[in-house]
Parts: sequence; structure tokens; C-alpha cells
Amino acid sequence: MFQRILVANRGEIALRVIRACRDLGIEVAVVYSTADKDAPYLKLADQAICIGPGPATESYLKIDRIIAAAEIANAQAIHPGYGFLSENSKFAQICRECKIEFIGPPAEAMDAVGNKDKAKQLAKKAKVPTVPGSDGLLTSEEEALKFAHLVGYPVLIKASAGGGGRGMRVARNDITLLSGMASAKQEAESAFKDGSILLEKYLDQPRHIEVQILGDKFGNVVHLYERDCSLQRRHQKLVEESPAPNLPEKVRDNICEAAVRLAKAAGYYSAGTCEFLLDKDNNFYFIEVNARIQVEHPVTELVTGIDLIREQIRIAAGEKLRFRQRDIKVNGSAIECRINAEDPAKDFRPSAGTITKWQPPGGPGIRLDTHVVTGYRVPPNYDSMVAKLIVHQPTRVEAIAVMRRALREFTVEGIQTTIPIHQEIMKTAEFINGKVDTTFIERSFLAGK
Ligand code: MV4
Repeated sequence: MFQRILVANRGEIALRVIRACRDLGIEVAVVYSTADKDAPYLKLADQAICIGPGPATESYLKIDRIIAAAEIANAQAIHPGYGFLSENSKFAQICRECKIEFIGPPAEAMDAVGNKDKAKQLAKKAKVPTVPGSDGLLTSEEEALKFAHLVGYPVLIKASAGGGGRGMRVARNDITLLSGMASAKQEAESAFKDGSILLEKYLDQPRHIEVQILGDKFGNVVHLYERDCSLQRRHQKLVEESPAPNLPEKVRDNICEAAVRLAKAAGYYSAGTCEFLLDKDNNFYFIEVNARIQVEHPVTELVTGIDLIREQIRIAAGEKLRFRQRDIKVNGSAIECRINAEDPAKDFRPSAGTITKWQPPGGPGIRLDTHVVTGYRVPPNYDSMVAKLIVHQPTRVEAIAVMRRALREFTVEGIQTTIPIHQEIMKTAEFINGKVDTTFIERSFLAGK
């Protein structure tokens, strides 16, 4: 096992990883930018190393400074958290060359699933269903038109290098297909320096179901069941839960087994997520792999009783998985609400500033993952998430009741947060009945506001 780990991230996930290291009896160092210099979690690490100014491009994204910090700290491994360098295969490769263990998948597996085109090819090889599409990258307008006429409009143009909805265009006829192709290509070229695009049948109001997997360095892969992440707005998830409501047992088994096949085909180890879209008839289609620990990992931890960060560390240290598939069970229901420093009244604009009062909820079945305390100043440089409020109860009905109670107890002053919107969501018939799809918020919830 490692003696000392460097945490190459900030905020709640930095604190989450610091805690996991402490729980495993491992020393921990953490990097920070000057914008985070007063963050209280820095004191919980054995060492905190400044790596530059506020902008992430000058600190949390600077590979050479992070490697230097690991060397100064004498850390044998780096945990990248999520975002920043977590899915950067070049960073994982540099860690390897510097003899520092990257706590995540191998660089080769990251490359194998790193763009939609390659990931889809791999899925097909592993007999995992994909959305009907232009087999591979689009090479001409004629090819695009032919495909669109074959499967019928609407179709979706996707940037192969894109993620989280970036570089996507819906086309409903030949005209918008050709103009959408050109603009998607341009956007992808400037955003990802890779203008490759592909075409898919556009699914109508799909649900977003993702499967958590864990693999070790010996080729063992298990799944930890699914999360339903359909409740999102402009590709920002608001609520996640496990297990997914209204998912027939047979469909669940098939999706989870497909995710394991895909991970095995990629030579994947560590924690990862396979994302699927689910249509109205419960047909599922693989869309992409997230080669990192995700924001919403706690709901899976609560229902399975498995600490995913600890497992990532053990796997990186070369330990074998300590459970077989049949040992992993889903217990009860867990729901997470992302609490963001945003103003719902002002089109969800980030609401930076000092938190003058922070009074979190408590009681049985409540977990709050946050780095925030009263007096904390939310820096303007980063993601606006300030806390994840997670509840775990024997049933989904009870989980919703406890979430409503917890949101009511939660008092934040000095900044605007998404707490009021979560209170509204928890009252809607769609959420209560587990009928939410990825278009719910924009189609109906915000329509009347
Ligand atoms: C789709 C789709 C409909 N049809 N692909 C959005 C982000 C990226 N991960 C894939 N996304 C979608 N792909 C086809 N063929 C609808 C979405 C989509 C979506 C997916 C997951 C979660 C939220 C979403 C919100 C809007 C659109």
C-alpha cells in the first residue's frame, strides 16, 4: 500500500479523497491555487502545496506543477478527483514515466474509450448496443444525407471528442443537417482540436442511466449497479439516484452486464462509468464512458456499502478486488441533490461571494459531502457546486421524504443556491413517480416559471 498520496484537485472531492486516505492510514498531501489558499480542508492534509494562481489553466491543469508537487511531497500516487486532469491520458502516461501511480484507469484504456467513435467501435465489438448511427466518423455530406434518409429525421450530430453535450446539433431536415455538420465541426475543432463528427438517430426523450464499474489490475471487473441521472438542465446534472426507478429487473441486469463486457474489452481498471440512453420501450444504447470517479458516486456507495475512493486506491496499489459480483447487493434507495452556488431566479448564474451562514441538515440517513463552512468565500474561478446532499433510506418514498426534510433544514445565507429548485423538484409528480427523462426540466418544469 502507498505511504503517501497527492490529491490533485480542490473542493469537496479533494476533501473526500483526503478523508479516504486518512481512513486507510495513508498520509496525504494536497495541491491548491491561491484562490483556494484559505480553504479549510487544506488543514486536514499532512501537507498543502501551492501550485499557482486562481485560473485552472495556471494551477489545477498544469501537469508539470502537479508532478513537481508530488515529488516535493514524496507521494507515490496521485488521485486526480473528477474534472481537471482526471481523464487526461497524457497526464496518466507522464505519471507512469515519473514512477508515480495514477489513481485511475491505465492510459491505454482511457485512449480506447476517450472519444465517441472509438468507444462505439469497442462497444460493438463487445456486443453492447449502440444508437443506430454513421458507422464511424462522417467523411462527406453525401454520406450524412444517405444515413439521415436511411434512419429518418431527426438525427443528432455529435463531436467525437465532445462530452457532456458539447458540440451536439439536432438536425430535422437536409438543410439543417448540412449547416449543423459544418458548425459542429467548427465548434469541435476549436474546442477539442479535433473536428471529427458522427451521426446518430436522435432518441426522443430518453432517460440517462449509467452503470458504475470497478476493475482491478488482474482483469476482474464487477458492476455496482446503476444510477439514474436523467434529471439535468443544460447537461448539468441536478439530481441523481440509485437504483433507477421503474427499471425492470431484466433490463437492469442486461445494462449492467453490458457495462462489464465493455470495461473488460477496454482493458479497464479502477472506477469507471458506462453511460446509456434508455428509450420509452426500455431499449438501452451505450453512449460514452466516464473514465474517472464521478460527482454522483456517493449514491452508489450508500446502496452498495462500498467505498469507491478506497477501492480506487487499493486497486492502484495492486490489490485484487475484495468482492465478487454475487457479493454486491443493492440496499434501499439513495438520492443526491447537487447544491450549487447559483441563482435560480437569474437563469442559474453563478452566485460567488461569502457564505455568511451555513447551517447543514442532519439526522439519520443523511450524508453531506462539502468543503464549505460558515465564512467560506466561493471563488469565482471554478465549478459552482458547494455541496452534495445525499440521503439513504430503505425505500424511495422514504428517501424523498427525508430529502424534503433535509432541504428544509438546510440554511445558507450570503449566496443564492439551488436549494429552492430542489424543494420544487421533490414535490413534482414526475419525480415522485420516477417518470423523469432528460428533457423534463426544460420541457415542463421551467416552462411555467
Ligand atoms: C443523445 C440524445 C438523443 N439521441 N444521443 C447528451 C450528452 C451526451 N452524453 C449525449 N447526450 C445525448 N445524446 C442520441 N442519439 C440525447 C442526449 C441528451 C442527454 C443525454 C444524457 C443526459 C442528458 C441529456 C440531455 C439532452 C440530450
